[in-house]
Amino acid sequence: MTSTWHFDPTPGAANRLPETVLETVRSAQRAVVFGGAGMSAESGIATFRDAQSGALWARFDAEQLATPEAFLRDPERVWGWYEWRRMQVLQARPNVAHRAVVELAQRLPQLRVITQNVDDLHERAGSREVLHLHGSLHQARCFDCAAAHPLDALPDEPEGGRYLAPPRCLCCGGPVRPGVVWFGESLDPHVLDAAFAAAGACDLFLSVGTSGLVHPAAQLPDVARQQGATLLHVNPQRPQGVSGEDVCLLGPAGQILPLLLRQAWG
Ligand code: BV8
Ligand code: ZN
Repeated sequence: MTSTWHFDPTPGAANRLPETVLETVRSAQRAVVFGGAGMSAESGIATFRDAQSGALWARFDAEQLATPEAFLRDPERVWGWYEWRRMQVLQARPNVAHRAVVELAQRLPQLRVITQNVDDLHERAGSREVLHLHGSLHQARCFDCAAAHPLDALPDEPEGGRYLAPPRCLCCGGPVRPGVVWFGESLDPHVLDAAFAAAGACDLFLSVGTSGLVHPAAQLPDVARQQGATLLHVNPQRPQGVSGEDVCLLGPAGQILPLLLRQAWG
């Protein structure tokens, strides 16, 4: 039977987490943090399914833009969207949740961080060896020959970004694309294998800020649960795929992760 705990935003609220949760976190030997766009929400980065407010792309569904077909059909719109997102990330800072993951790794040395995000905020907070299932905004490569392409520092963008012609590959002249995994594209098999191995060996699987909709990433919680791990889900809303003895900690990651650390280790 899954259980649910609600964060109380009332100033001064005790927000005492269940002792079973604190003991599970304290005693974890092989923990995994599995993050989604909600991990970066409190850095001001729009989550993947929130409307891209105020942007040229507000009227487009992100999933329609995050495909190779969209890039081939309209490279300027897609490249402009990614450069706008990259600029947002460059201007953002890691938030309390990213820093809490760094502190958790100091408490739980075997901790593995697996992210669906394409920003570098975990790394800028101090996390090491982050597994990026869906690639990175901060890498680019040729659409045709896959040669890596250097990304320049962005000029200040007008509010909402603009369409931009993608650069041309320095090796073959092909169009440069973002270094992310688009819908319909396979994930890097090495990264995916490492993520499944970590989920298959963990005793604590801490899912933070993901709707649990995107595959194959969405299978990782099931892999962890099936081999006996305890699953905690940190999210203001109950995500997809919660089952069994999972515990939902409903609230923002920037509030709940520091609570976990403070109450588990004083
Ligand atoms: C593939 C990079 C093989 C680009 C992304 C099986 C079943 C169903 C569908 C499929 C399936 N297998 C494959 C598919 C198709 C597809 C898929 O999963 N479709 C779904 C959506 C229906 N998958 C693929 O295509 C994958 N490839 O399977 O290859 C293959 C090969 C050839 C042909 C066919 C198959 C590739 C998937 C990768 C797509 N790329 N990103 C980019 O970023 O532009 S995914 C994208 O979604 C982002 O990376 C994002 O991280 C990710 C997941 O979303 P979330 O992170 O969960 O974000 P979301 O906005 O949804 O939710 C945010 C959550 O945060 C919410 O729950 C919210 O409540 C919470 N939140 C908000 N604020 C806070 C918070 N939480 C905590 N604190 C807060 N403050
Ligand atoms: Zn090329």
